[in-house]
Amino acid sequence: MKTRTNIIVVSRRTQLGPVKKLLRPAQLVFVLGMGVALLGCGDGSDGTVSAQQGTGTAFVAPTVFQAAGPTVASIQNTVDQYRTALGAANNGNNPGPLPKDSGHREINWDGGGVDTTTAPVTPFNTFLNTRGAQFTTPGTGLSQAPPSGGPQGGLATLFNNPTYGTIFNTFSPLRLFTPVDSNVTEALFFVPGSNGTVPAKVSGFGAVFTDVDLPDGSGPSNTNGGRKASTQIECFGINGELLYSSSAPPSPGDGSLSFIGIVFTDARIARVRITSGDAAPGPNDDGTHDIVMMDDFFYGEPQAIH
Ligand SMILES: [Ca+2]
Ligand SMILES: [Ca+2]
Repeated sequence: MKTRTNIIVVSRRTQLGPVKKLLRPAQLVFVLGMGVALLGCGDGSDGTVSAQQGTGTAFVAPTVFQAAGPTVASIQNTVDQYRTALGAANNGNNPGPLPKDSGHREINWDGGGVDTTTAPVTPFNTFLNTRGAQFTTPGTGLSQAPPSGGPQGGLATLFNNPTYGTIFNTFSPLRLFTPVDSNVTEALFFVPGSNGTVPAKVSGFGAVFTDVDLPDGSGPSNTNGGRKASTQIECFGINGELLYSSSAPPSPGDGSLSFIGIVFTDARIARVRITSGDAAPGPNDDGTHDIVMMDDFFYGEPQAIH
């Protein structure tokens, strides 16, 4: 099997203010589009530029961290650098409000090492009060599960597909996180300790994925085996505007790990939409479907929206 270890840290702190003054909007889109293409920060960014122009404010580029490869070690350094960029301390279950620079929050879905499969539920409020994040899906619900095993059988039983017990790996053992009957997960943020009563915004959001196969570089089309990305993160501001969108880097072979994280210098992300894979889990992961599971989430310390 051809293996690959990519550690890509893309810094995009470009100051675009002076450029904008000199260019008409159409030209500004072109310049930004070039920058995105050269830096390989994924698709959807043209939409980002348009959305931000619509607000009348200057485009603000986040710093983007990406890595993918066959093992935990393939992405570990990049994940650690991203933690530092968010604020190195893990604030755990500490009640807020805490300052933006006090650290960050993480969710590993592991419950301290249990192997149970949780029934799908939406909204998923397990970490709403303790860590200030609420997750929803248009599907049946969201579940935490090991790839296989445990009293409920893990993903292999949840999706009635034994192959799921072998094609996914964890970044943090033992469990992964997934929507059921959908490939979309949305996140909202609240001040920890407010039990969901104080909406909040965060400076950045990142996630680990397992078995991202697309784009596979085999061709230019969106057909099977084509280059269309399967997994992406979209970040929205407090008025619903799209701030940034980027796809998770793939890695060939089963059970690979991928990471993408973005961080702004200020807290401005109020909602995140994650698309994990190009189909809802259930079918085999093959040339027709790129099935993807999620592991660790990372985000900035939630700051109240005033
Ligand atoms: Ca985990
Ligand atoms: Ca896959």
